[in-house]
Parts: sequence; structure tokens; C-alpha cells
Amino acid sequence: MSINLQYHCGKFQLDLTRPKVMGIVNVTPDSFSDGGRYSSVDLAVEHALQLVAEGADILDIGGESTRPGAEPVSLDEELRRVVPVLEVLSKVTAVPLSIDTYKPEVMQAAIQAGADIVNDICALREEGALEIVANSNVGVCLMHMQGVPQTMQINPSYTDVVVEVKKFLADRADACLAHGIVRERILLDPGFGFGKTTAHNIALIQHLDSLLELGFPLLVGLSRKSVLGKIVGGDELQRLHAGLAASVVSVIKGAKIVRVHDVKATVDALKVVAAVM
Ligand code: 7PJ
Repeated sequence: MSINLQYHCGKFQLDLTRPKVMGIVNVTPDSFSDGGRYSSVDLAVEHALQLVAEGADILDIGGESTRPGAEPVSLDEELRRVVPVLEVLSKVTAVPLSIDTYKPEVMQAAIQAGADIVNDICALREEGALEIVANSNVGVCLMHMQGVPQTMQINPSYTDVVVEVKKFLADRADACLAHGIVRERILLDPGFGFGKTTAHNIALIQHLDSLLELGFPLLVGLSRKSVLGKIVGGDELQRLHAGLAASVVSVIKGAKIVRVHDVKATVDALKVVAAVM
């Protein structure tokens, strides 16, 4: 099946003929230092603008960490973090804004505040999420996850990880289509690190072509993830080179969007790929 390369998201139509770089913007709790207070909103906006200057094609704004074992953030706190950031960025940037959330209430508020894409690690399985996206014009990224973030890395288990991830993503895409969300608005993501061992993650990269058979553009997120640490050693901030290799391999294998922390380095790496492909 051929993949639609004109991705419709909010007021944007994104041409995926050339792969795109999604820059990660984490809105963390306000920090305090010698009586001074650094607003998480100001810091996130500043970081987002830096990523756009480095060449980010999309910004992904998140207010709750979903890393393995991370504690959930309350609805009110998540709204307090992400809504003002989206309100500012939608006025001052010309790139699509994605909201990284699984909470329907956050999706609704984010769309109102200017988000163009709902990026959901739960693939719109929360009650009401499908309807909110269907009743808007935003794009959606449907991600696979086994279990929930608090416990997903305890004992991930599959008979065939590629077959099972593919089946899950096909079912979630069908649910979207049944709710009237057209194909042009849907991205799929295997969900690296979300209830997967190193072997599972590697098998999914090796068989990305199998997921492409579903006919949707693929987004992949491997930036700084522990699977890279398992391969090269080192902590999170020592995974840049491994991450670049992962983005390059993913794009050569057909991914259309890479979700990364290190935008400038990734943009350069993908320019080299583009020059020779
Ligand atoms: C992903 C994500 C990913 C999508 C996170 C981290 C964990 N959204 N949100 N895909 N990962 N679509 O960045 O380490 O892989 S949060």
C-alpha cells in the first residue's frame, strides 16, 4: 500500500517526501535558585525557539514524563505546564506544534491553545480521546505501548513483537478511521522503550518495513533511550552519536519523522542521508 506523504495537521500540511525532525520540548516543574524562580513556561518557550532555529520541523511539547517508572503528574499540573507554552508558541512560531499527552482533557485544552498534532503514547485508548481528535482537525500519532509507564519495563513479553505491534497499530488506526479521522491525519509509532526489551526494540527497527505495510507514515523516537545505552554504554547524555545512527538507520528504513532532543545534529545527519538517497 502506498503511503500518503502529505500529512494534514491542524492549519498545516506537512510534506513528508523529505523526512522531518520533531524536537522534544519538556516542560518541567518550576525550579528555584537563590530565592529566584525560573518559570518552566519561559524556559520551555526559550528551548523551543532554540530548536526551531536549529531546524526543527515540528515541536513536541510534553508536561508529564512517561519514562519507565516515572510518577504521573496531576491533570491540573500538566495543564498548568503545557497550555501557556502552546499559547505562546502558536503565536510566535511557524512550525506545527504537537502535544505529548494521553489525557483527553489535556488534548482538548491543547487543541484550543493551538496544538496541531496529538501525540499519544496510549494511541487514543483513554475514554473520550478518539472523539476529541475526531471533532477537531489536528493530526494524531498513535504509539504502541505494552502496559503502563510505571511498570512496563518489569517483564515485557511478546510471542512475536513485530506481529503484535503491527496488529495493535492497525487496530488503533481502524478505530480512528471509524470515528472519521481520515488517513491523511494519522501517524504510527512502534513506541521504542515502551514495554520492550533491547531485543524487542532491535527487532522493531530491523522490521520497520513490516509496519510500513500498514500504509501510514511512521514516527520513531529513539533519542537518548536506554536501548542505545545498552548498545554503547554510558548515561543519557552520552547517547548523542548512538542516537544519530538510530535516526539515520530509521530514515533509511522508511521512517518519515524522527522525534529527538538533539535537533541540529539530527538535521545535519539527515541532510547527508538526503544528499545521497
Ligand atoms: C515517545 C513519545 C516516542 C512518541 C516519549 C522519552 C520518553 N512519543 N514520547 N514516540 N517517547 N510518539 O522521550 O524518552 O517514542 S517520552
